[in-house]
Amino acid sequence: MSASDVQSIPTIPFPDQRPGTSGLRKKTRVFMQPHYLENFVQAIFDTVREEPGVDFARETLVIGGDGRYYNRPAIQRLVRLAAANGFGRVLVGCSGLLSTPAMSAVIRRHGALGGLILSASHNPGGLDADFGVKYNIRNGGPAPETLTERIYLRTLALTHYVTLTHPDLDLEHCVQHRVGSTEVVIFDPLADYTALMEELFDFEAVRQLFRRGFRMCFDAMHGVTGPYAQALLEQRLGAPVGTVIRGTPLEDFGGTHPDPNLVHAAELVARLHAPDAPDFGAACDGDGDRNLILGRQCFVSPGDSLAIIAEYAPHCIPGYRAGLAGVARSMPTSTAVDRVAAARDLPCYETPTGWKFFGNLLDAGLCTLCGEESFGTGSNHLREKDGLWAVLCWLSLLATTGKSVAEVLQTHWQRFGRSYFQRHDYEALDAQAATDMITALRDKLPTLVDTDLAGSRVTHADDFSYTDPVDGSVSTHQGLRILLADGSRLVCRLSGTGTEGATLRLYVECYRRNGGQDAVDAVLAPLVQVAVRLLELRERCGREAATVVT
Ligand code: VG1
Ligand code: CO
Repeated sequence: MSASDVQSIPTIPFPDQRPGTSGLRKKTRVFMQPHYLENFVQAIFDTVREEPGVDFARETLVIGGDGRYYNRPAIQRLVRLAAANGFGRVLVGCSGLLSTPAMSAVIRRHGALGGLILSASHNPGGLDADFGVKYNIRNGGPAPETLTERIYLRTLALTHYVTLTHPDLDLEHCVQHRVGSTEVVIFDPLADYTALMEELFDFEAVRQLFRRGFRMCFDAMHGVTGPYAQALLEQRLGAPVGTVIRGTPLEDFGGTHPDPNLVHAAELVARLHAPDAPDFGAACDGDGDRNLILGRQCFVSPGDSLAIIAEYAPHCIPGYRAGLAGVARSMPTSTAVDRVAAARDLPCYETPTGWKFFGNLLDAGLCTLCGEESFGTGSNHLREKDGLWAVLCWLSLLATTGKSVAEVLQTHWQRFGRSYFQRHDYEALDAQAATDMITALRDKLPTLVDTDLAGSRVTHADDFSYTDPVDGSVSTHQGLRILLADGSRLVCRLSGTGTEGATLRLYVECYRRNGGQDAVDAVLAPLVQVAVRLLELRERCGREAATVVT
């Protein structure tokens, strides 16, 4: 490529390119404005290029997305941008597809510098819905906060980006191209990920489970996991064809919200409650990093799922036979896993919301498993949460124990007690009113300590702050929490992934020692009432009821 092929395009900064909990998420039309995508990604390149020892000409960049609207055109533009910025090699998932966990696997297995994931994850897709870009670093995980802050500062100072003239590439075939002096490889997005799963799990044990007539339904929600699930479950593990439903990635996810929870995966939930229900149900979100686990007539809360995987993994999954170094969960996630860790004498870490906080712990070998209440579970096999991995964990433990999902839950609750848990989301609140509401409660926290609340006593109330045990970085304002003497907890924070107004997340947890047979709503209602009152939710935001309860 001669230098003259590279064009330097003058631009002006967009003031709103600060990444949130997981990358930069905006309305699709915002991303489609001239220069918007290029500005953000040029800022990423400029920031990463400054790191010691980085020479783009010797580096590989991985690009892929969840298949949502604007995925392909965005990839074409980013390939030209990456080539003009001088990357030696760019790997692009065939058809523009790559799940978030597969991205993490590809970066790690190919020694790439990093990767760009085009996804707004569980947010809906389409011209009038959401789009997003996440940058993952060399360890395969999301860029840590220190890096995303530097990227944001760079977006504010940007005056130019570089690109070049080149026709759109054929993304539909696994071939190699040359764009400028960059080698662009269109690769099979399934290969590395499925190979990794085969290294971790005993596929033969799961095959025998299906051979014994075990029935499963997997809902890919028209996100990126469909092809992965078909390859793994139906082709490799012998589940009957048709086990995977909604398996074709669609630009608008079939008009639904690709969020695997009790509300948005209602069709799957109904199937698991039908008289002829399969033994096991599961779903993943748009970009494949979240998981929903269901049994016949039962739902496994994500906090319980993490605890149960921690309990069984060393016995049921070859990849964890050596035992666990420790476990980690985000602060709002239920404390169920803490009790498994205590019983096993394992360290248990509590991090802020967002997978980026697990990266250092995993890299340093301090923990093996991690999870979030938002249907995210994962391990040291990658640096992202991993939906299908969680499904394979459950299949493995069901195959080894011969128990049903309900029996596994019962046994767990009998041994450890049960953390009743719910998250109540109040979406599209007025942003200023929501911020003021959180500030007001924060100011009130010190006065709550030692007062009576929801039939117990407040032992601790603070605005959660986290000091990373590996690099010492401090993250403040990570959520308000009120801890009660009986083990109950109230947590609230504002979402960092929404694209419209503000979303309040209210998390309630109540611990009971007695076997876990009570009705979740009834157990948690008093805590929800207290939270709504403390927040003055009705008065300040005019809301009576949550938008989504999971
Ligand atoms: C939400 C979840 C958080 C998760 C994040 C990204 O963030 O609460 O646990 O890590 O989404 O998940 P927030 O700030 O909106 O609460 V994914 O699957 O959307 O990338
Ligand atoms: Co996701």
